[in-house]
Amino acid sequence: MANRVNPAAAQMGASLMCADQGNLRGAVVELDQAGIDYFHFDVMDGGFVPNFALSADAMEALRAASRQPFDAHLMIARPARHLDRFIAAGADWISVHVEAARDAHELKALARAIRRAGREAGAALSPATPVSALAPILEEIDFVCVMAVEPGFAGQKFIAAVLPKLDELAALILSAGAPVRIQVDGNVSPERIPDLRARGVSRFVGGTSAIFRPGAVLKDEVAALRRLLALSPAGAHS
Ligand code: S6P
Ligand code: MG
Repeated sequence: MANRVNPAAAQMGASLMCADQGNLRGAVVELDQAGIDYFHFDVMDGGFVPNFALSADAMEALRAASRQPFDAHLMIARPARHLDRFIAAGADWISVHVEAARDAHELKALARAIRRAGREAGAALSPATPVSALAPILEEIDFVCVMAVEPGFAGQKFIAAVLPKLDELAALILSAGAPVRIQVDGNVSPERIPDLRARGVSRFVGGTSAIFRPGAVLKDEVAALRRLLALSPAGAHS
C-alpha cells in the first residue's frame, strides 16, 4: 500500500521495443538474470499511434522466459476488443490509454475487467491529457503510466511539463488515500531518476535512455540502475 510511512519499493522495467527485435528471448533471459523487476511491452496498432510494436503473440512466446511481471502498455484503439488476448498471453499488468476510451465509464469497465482477471489495472496518460481525467477512476486502478514523451516511438526528448503533472497526480493519490502506483514512461534516464523518485514515482520504464544505450552491456546497466534506485529517497507518495 502506498503511503508516507511505507513507500512502495522502486521497480525498474525494461522496454522490450528497445531491445534487439531479432533476439527478444535472449534479451529477456539476460535482463531477468541481471535482476530486472519487470518487462514493459509497448503494444501499438498503427492507428492510435503512428507506429507498430509488440503483440500478444510476442508476449505469449516470451512468457516462459521469465517469472517477472509482464507489463502491457496498450497504445491501441478500442482496447476493450483486445483485452482478453493480453490476459491470455500472460500480462500481469495492463495499462489502457485514457485517450483511447470514450469516457470514464468505459475506462472503469476496462479496469474492472482487468482486475477480475486477477491482473493489475493501469491507466496511461499521454503528455497533453490532464491528471483530472483520472479522478473518477482512481479507486478502480492499481497504477498510472504517465507518459513523458508522445506515445509511439522510443528515443524522444523528455517533456518537462510532465513534472508538475506528476506532483499533481501524487497529491491526488495522497488525498484520495488510494494505493495507486505511479509509473513514468519515456526518456527515463539515470540522471532523471532521483528527481522522479522524489516526486512519488515507483515504476520506471527503461528504454534507450537507460538500459538499451548504444554499446551498453545489459547486466551492467541494470546493476547501475538498481544501485541508483537504492540510493534515491522516495517522495511522500510512492
Ligand atoms: C513510447 C513507449 C515507451 C518507449 C520508451 C523508450 O511510445 O511507450 O515505452 O519504449 O519511451 O524509452 P526511451 O528512453 O527511448 O524514451
Ligand atoms: Mg511504453
